[in-house]
Amino acid sequence: MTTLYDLVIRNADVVTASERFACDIGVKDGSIVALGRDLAAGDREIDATGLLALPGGVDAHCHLDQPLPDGLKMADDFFTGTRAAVCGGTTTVIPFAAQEKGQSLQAAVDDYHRRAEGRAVADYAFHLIVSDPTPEVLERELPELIAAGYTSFKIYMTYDDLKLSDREILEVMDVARRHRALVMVHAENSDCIAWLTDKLTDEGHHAPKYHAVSRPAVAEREATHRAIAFSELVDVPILIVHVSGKDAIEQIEWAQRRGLNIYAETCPQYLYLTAEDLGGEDGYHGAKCVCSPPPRDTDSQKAVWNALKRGVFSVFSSDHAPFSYDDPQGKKPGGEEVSFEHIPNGIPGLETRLSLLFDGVNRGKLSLNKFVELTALNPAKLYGLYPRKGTIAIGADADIVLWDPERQVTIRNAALHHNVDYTPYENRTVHGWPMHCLSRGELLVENGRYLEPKVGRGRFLAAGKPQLLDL
Ligand code: DUC
Ligand code: ZN
Ligand code: ZN
Repeated sequence: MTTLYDLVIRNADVVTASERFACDIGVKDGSIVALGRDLAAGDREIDATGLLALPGGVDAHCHLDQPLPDGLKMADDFFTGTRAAVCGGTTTVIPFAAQEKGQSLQAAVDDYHRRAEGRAVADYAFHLIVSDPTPEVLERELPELIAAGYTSFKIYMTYDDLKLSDREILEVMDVARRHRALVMVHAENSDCIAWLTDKLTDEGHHAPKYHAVSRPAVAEREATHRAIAFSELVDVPILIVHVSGKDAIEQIEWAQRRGLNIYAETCPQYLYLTAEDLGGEDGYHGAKCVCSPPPRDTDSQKAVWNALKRGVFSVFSSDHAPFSYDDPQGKKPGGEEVSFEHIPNGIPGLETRLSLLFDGVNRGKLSLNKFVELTALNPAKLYGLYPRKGTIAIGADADIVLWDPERQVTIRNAALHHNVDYTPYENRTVHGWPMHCLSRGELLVENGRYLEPKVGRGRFLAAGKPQLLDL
């Protein structure tokens, strides 16, 4: 006799972005097909008594196996990165296919598919990074790629090999407006950073802490304001990524109050780290917390928590950019302790993103529904993956994470599943932990233990058009 369900999750305390209800969850062929009381027996059953059933997280900003200049290499590829993701309760990732200057976008996308296929264990979509918006890219490649399921692209206002001029930013935004794509903006003023960096190094300042001095909040604030102005001029929604603190938040709220379609993302490092974590005059350990924009101060941490609660941010992502510390291809390029401006930017965070935010739920910083909205529903909607991803509903993929809201875990790198030799959150205790993780109905993590599913089981998701949110 065939059963109705491949799997039934019994006694689930289901939380979505808007509801909380008790039921059994019936899964067939990887999808949720029933939510109800006393469902018929499934081929397999999981008892979720005492656990919360949340939609699998969608991490809409992470870097995996992204090609880098000679001598540098990311520590995580699609296998180790997505293994870490699922162990942390994230079942969908959206990393970046980055165009090098002179390269076609299609070549970047093809190369990135080769890196992901046969390696990912979680499902994945791609954002593009547009670094060379030639007429060919603007008029042909971008529209074709948007139609093919790459509906979001990141642009940079800093970094010599990536940054666009103001004119180029306007041109890219205009393509997004005409083809209904979403532009993600890295907002830091390049010339301010270059000027400060030269001054600091001329004065003999090289320690990691000067990374934060060279990229002050005002440089982020100015670029954030400029990006907002461009979005208003072109009349296109944009999303400001990795917002670090109160100066940029003020600009974003100002724009949102004016009715502009400005979305924003923040990340765990801006809740838990400050510039102090980049160390003092001596020592190099602060390189472990070098990321851009840099972490700020405790006032900014408070402003970020507060803005999460108030709805200023739509998305909470990791910005996982994995470089090992004791690694000549990582934080010590060529095996050297280098001057701050040569330390690769980025920190790991795919596996710890959700538990660090969940800890805030337990401390009354935000509601459980808001947690789901920020970590699953909104990223799925904004990046065209909803309703397949981002919620627990009939017809959605059975990407479900069973959380123990009371479990206390002290984060230790030795217990994480990425391929990075440190975590910036070593020894931090969080309250609430993802115990079981299912992707399309397949149990990948059980009681915190990675079950070694088939490497490469993760599927590419062609993204639909962004679904904008009511701000
Ligand atoms: N921007 C990112 O989005 N990630 C890592 C470093 C950076 O500058
Ligand atoms: Zn960035
Ligand atoms: Zn990033």
